[in-house]
Amino acid sequence: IRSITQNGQTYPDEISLDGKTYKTDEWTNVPSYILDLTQRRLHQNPDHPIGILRDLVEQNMKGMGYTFYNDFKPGVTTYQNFDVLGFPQDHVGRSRSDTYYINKDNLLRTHTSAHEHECFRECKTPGYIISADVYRKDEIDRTHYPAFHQMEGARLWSKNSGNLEEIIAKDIEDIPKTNIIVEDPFRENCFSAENPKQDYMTDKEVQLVSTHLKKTVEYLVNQVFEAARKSAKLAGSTEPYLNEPLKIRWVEAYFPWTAPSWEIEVWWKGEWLECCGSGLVRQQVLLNAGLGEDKLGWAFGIGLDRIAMLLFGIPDIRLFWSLDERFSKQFTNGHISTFVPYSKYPGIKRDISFWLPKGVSLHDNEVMEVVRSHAGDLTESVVNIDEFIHPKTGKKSQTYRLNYQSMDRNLTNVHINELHSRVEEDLKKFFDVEIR
Ligand code: FA5
Ligand code: MG
Repeated sequence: IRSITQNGQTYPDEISLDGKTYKTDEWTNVPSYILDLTQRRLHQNPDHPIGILRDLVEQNMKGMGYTFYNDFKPGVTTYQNFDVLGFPQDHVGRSRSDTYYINKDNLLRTHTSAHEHECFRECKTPGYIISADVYRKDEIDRTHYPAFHQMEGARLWSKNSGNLEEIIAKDIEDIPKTNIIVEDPFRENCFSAENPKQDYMTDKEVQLVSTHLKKTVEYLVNQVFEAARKSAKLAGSTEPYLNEPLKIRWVEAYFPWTAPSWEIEVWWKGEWLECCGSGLVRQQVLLNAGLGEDKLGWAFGIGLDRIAMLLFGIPDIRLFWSLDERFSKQFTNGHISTFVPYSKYPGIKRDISFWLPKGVSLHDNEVMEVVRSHAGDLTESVVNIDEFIHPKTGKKSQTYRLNYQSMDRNLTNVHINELHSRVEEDLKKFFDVEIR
């Protein structure tokens, strides 16, 4: 089955972004409404929930040897985002259905790890913390949006700077203690055949550096959730979870540029929430950045939006991007307050069903992209509800349920019918589908 990734959209000959001009090519797939989001810089707004959360973490990490970088622009090279981190050529993350390309060699960063290379080169302190907006072609619903925010941390030591084991052990002592309940089957046996260590580090070094990493992330998560409890209690909430200690667990993970690797999940109102990937930085990444063979350390990347949703009681990730004052007026620097919903307008549902040409299948992300290009933030969700192959013709049928909804106004059937027919027209034009 051939999968269509070219959606036939037309793009300008040149794209300008943050003072640079790029020639577009056959890789270009970044729509103008996504380029507009790159100028919002929500993490730099001190009165926006994302900015408030960033600030809270920075306040808590101050004086611990980290440099804070908040100003990296979202346009990076394919080399920075993938190659230098050791992503294999056929990694799914590189595909045009997952990543927004400006052209073949430039893209919108898909993670803050895209800046590890330059930070390892430039940073003068033992560690750094980067905060930034990142972009992925993804499904859209209450917890997924094509733009979100990450905070990346890293910390290095040198094997040549005295008794390394003693130094790291002391650095671990300096991390403030927490009351977190930790589930970590990998604390002592922190590497295995499935999650291997790197040869250039001793077992003891792996043990110490990973303990430092995990305690740092636990401290950070603890500070954030403690602040959330405090504010909920101040607001008069008596929910029982406010008095229970925070529970987290570590699970094994894989990232091309770290080994061994883990993710931390936080237990919150009856669910494990994935919130941060991490690991010990691969030596090749450090060597690529011009660092010596004596260097070793860790990195983590934490998603800010879902945590901010919990902290501020924000029910829908798209609200972060709202320009409505009823949203923005509710938040001020230094305060974790609970979002007070304002009237939500009813949504309008439309189903769309089509036959694809024989042997062809269409990626869900491409359908979402077409819907979003016409309906923008009125797209509440696009869900693949059915697909099957006709036994006689061999053609595939796909059905999607489109939910249109506005955060701040009433939608009319006339308006939605018009948007919806443009979606149908584009699907016909770009993918040669036959609407059923
Ligand atoms: C990464 O992006 C790695 N760069 C993290 C990392 C850094 C690993 C340094 C090792 C060393 P991942 O794709 O899992 O990993 O995303 C990290 C976090 O971002 C997730 O745990 C989640 O909290 C958040 N995240 C990922 N996708 C989305 C999304 N579509 N919407 C909101 N948050 C997301
Ligand atoms: Mg993940």
